[in-house]
Amino acid sequence: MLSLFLGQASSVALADGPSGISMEEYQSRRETVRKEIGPDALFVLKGAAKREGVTDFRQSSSFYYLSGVTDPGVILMLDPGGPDGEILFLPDRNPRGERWDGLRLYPGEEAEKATGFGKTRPLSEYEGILARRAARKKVIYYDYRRVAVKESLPAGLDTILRLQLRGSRPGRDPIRLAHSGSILTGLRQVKSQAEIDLLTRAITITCDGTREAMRSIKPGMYEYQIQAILEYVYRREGAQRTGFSSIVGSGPNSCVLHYRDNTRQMKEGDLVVVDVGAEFGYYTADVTRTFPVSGKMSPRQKEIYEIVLRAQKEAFEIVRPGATMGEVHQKARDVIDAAGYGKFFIHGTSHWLGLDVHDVGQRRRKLEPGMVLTVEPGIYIPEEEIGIRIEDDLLVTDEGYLHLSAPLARELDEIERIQAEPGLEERAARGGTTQIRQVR
Ligand SMILES: [Mn+2]
Repeated sequence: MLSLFLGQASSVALADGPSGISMEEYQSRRETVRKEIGPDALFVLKGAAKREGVTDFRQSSSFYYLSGVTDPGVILMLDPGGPDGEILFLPDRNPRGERWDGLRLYPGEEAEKATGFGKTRPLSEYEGILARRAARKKVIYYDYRRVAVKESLPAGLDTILRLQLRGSRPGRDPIRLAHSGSILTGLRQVKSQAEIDLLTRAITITCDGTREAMRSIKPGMYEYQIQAILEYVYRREGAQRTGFSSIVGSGPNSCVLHYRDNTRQMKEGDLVVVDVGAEFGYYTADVTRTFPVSGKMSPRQKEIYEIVLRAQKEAFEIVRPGATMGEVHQKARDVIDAAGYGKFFIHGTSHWLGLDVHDVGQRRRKLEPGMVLTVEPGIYIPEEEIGIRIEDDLLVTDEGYLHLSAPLARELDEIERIQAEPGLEERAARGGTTQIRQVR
């Protein structure tokens, strides 16, 4: 079995979880792209390249979205008017390479069966096929933003540019280049049920991790020790990796929005901002809680916390089909402004969530059922070492929203109760249960 195809492998390895995305769903996504671009266009997307010395390869999110294929260095072509509709370009079989990297997909029937692509061809044929097919098209969709940040042109782009610049088609309009993201952004913005299942799983695992951190934290611990507990929980519960670098910011670091060093020793009286997300089946959570290292907040910390929580709750109520992210932000801003802390709220309230933590999507597009966004107001007062952010993940539904990260407490009295429970290491030392999932 070609186990590198995660869409299939995950349904085997993770029998108790969602079965991942079906082959049919990947096929229907490609069909949607073909319909949207029409027969005059060609769509080309290159997967992420293998990086030397980096063992944890992750496919690019858009390539994964259209294929489920997790092999490095592969290319897909969608050709709506063409004889086959789609081609997946794969490297030739390399028995020596297999000794290092294990089995990969190779051109042929086996890969077509495993991936659901109508046709596979060797990568060596890509340039020739691209040149022939592009010559008949008016538009080529390509990820040229990725090209701009790479030192060398990826395979095929020079062919496209040559066709354009040489005016190889006298009497006809030049081929127009369009960004592949102009099609994919809109599609990725609305999640299917299978995607929502994976996101829910990632979020549930993340909630379990932060709850364990709440129980385990103590003055004297280092931020990285809390990070270790969080990430232990993620892997133990089947998450493949974190969706982004875990942020554990205590004391003055609670006011640093993207703090990632996690090196400080925490002390009595500190707040800690834990902004984290497990990745499950390529989908990532993004949940933030702020809690006291000692288990009890000071009256002043409580006062600020309650303002942020109120802003978040009121912003939730804006989330429904037809509303915009801007309106959600405005509500949170209004509450914090009214409380007199407007100048300490220094970032936006929401972003899209999915295959990427800051997922693609148009900010101005009205909310629709199936979209997933974060709601994360914050107040940061560096001179008092009070940084408070509360972040939750919401799924837009027909009626309003579903609070996907609801399993993790936000109310201070509930957080206090969790913090009073014995932590992971304490339970292990006692020889008691290290059961992580909350018993409800
Ligand atoms: Mn976020």
